[in-house]
Amino acid sequence: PAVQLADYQSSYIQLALDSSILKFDGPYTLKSGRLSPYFFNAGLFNTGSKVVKVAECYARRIVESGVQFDVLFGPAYKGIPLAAATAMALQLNHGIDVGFCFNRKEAKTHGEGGSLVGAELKGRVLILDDVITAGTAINEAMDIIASQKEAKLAGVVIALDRQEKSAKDGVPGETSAIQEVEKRYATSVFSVVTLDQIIEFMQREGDKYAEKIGKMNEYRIEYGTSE
Ligand code: OMP
Repeated sequence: PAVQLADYQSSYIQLALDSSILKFDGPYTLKSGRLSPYFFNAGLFNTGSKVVKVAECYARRIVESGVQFDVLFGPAYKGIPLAAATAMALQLNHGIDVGFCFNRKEAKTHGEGGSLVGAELKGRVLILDDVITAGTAINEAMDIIASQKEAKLAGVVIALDRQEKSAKDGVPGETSAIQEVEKRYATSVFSVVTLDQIIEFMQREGDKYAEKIGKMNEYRIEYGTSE
């Protein structure tokens, strides 16, 4: 089936390419040990104008998904500005006012103490994160929610689904990482864009990205899923 691209997704990918958030001068060693020809660095959404656009893409995706939730949770560190900015975009552009919460990497022993900052982590919690590859990093955020008696997972929203296989003891499994996460936590993962959509966007630019697309497709033979 043809890959669909909404306007907000196209402009998101365009911004990622223009700002070198999406880079191709690898190979990059990923968290999973995989050697990838491309890398998506969400830390480079680092100006006011960029964060405004990114936050609105998350907000759009959240509203579109119809997911019901009470509070946003942004895992440290990259999730912290994301949670604040998305809460702001939900309020400004969609009239949805929700709390946001994030964790410290080091628990504080003085002052208010604890490792959570912001709104109380209770009710239905929507996790905001950047990228899922093999599905390992997200477990940490899941553990934090599981440790809160009054919190219940509502879903996960990420910027990019790399559409890769899960990892089992360091080797690629047969199922998709996203499906594994969804099954393990009985939840839904929503992504602003998928790798299919990025490639579709690049293909629409004619020959400009032909070589890069070739490398991405080669990589997908080993680690990709059709999901
Ligand atoms: P997994 O734990 O394999 O799902 O990897 C996801 C994490 O890898 C993300 O939270 C990022 O920190 C990082 N990552 C990126 O930021 N961008 C990429 O394109 C790829 C990765 C990665 O290392 O797989």
